[in-house]
Amino acid sequence: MRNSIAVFLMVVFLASISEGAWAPNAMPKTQAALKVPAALKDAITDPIGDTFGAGAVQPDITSFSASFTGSALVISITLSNAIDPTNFVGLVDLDTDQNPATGATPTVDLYSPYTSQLGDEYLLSFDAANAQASLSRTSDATMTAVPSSVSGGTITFTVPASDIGSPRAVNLATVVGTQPEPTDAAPNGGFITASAQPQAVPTMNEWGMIIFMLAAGLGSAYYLRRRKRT
Ligand SMILES: [Ca+2]
Ligand SMILES: [Ca+2]
Repeated sequence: MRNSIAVFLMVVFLASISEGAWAPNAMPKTQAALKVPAALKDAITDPIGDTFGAGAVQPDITSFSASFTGSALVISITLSNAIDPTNFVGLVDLDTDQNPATGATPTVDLYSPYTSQLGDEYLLSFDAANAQASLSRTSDATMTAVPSSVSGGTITFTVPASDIGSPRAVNLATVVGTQPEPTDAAPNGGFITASAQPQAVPTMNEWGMIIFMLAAGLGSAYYLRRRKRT
């Protein structure tokens, strides 16, 4: 029951975004189309000429990356040609608990010939004509606006880490295309992983060590004097 509600919400959500016109990819997900997951790599290059659309214009991904910078997850998608903001849309699947068994069906699996091995806790949907992308929490379809920017062939999204539950790491995949159809995905099977910087462990510098030793020495001298008196 919960699953059917989640699927229904997902369908309603997908119908509400600009890629709603996209038809699911009918190509069978053969073993040949699958590759070893690109896990634990936060940036990958994607082949030129591996598009799967039918139209005259087919945005072709050449690289896909995601990394934590300060308190934000910065996601970049680069195409082989300059982006036409009037006809470039797409989706980024975010698996923030790194568990394919939890979350919603990844859109890469729906709209590309590849299997991402993700379970979406969040879905980023964008239309390059807008300076903001939409981030949806798949459990309850809560929407958040996320800044995006286009420069040449690259579109970049800055997702506040707190908007995706401040995860330690996140697995991602993307599928992009034109308004009528999806044309390319990355990676070609599997996902990339962005890891948050580990919290810096405070270390004692030399002065700190000297002060600590002096304090410890004074403390023990005081203790010994008190013992002598009693
Ligand atoms: Ca490509
Ligand atoms: Ca998941």
